[in-house]
Amino acid sequence: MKARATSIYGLLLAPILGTATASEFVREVGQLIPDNDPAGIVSVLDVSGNDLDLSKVTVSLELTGGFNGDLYAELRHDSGFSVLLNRVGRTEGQSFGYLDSGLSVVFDDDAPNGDIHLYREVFGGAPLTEPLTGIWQPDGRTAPPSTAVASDPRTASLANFVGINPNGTWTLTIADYDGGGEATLVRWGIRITQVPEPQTLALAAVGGLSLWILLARRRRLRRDPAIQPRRNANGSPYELTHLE
Ligand SMILES: [Ca+2]
Repeated sequence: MKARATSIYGLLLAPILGTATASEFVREVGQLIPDNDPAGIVSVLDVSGNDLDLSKVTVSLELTGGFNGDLYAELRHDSGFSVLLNRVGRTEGQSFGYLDSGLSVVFDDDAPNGDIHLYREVFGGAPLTEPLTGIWQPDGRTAPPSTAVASDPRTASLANFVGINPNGTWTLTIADYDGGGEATLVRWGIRITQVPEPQTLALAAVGGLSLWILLARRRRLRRDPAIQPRRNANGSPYELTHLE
């Protein structure tokens, strides 16, 4: 009985405290991204077993070879859409973008490093000698990859997936938009966090408190032999009274 009660309290407290649950999914790919071909390649990831709407998602991406500034990468699921890379390094005065080769990064809207589009600025502006690593905000620019520059608006963040059901197919499309250099998509993945919504929390808290009071009252009645039901003198239904 005690174990059962503990389990009930646990179920009640989880939604009340807003306990977050996270799950990760990774796709190994190992496929060349055709040079200077806007069709690119498509990789999918099937997600299942999530009971709540998505509250946050981060994306991991590993590429080798080629030129980072040639690449465009976008992620889609249900109504959500985010641009991860859009010709990083391209500005009004630098149409080729960064010629660095390879990256192994995590995309997170809250990354302190900031916008991946201008990642060299974090390292003093010089070309990298190793693949880019670290946690970065997605590029987010929806401008065509053939013209995208740093000053374009960033509207396609990972926040666009918040509130949708994470189950189903997630689709990564990645393409090379300039001649020379050919990159390989090694692997990618997503990390989904789910937290009950405040409205759900409030309802669960009210319902949970009521159930807890009811259970505690019933337990007390069963254990206390001095408590017995007795009919009221005024004819109303039974009330519970201590017998002296
Ligand atoms: Ca290329």
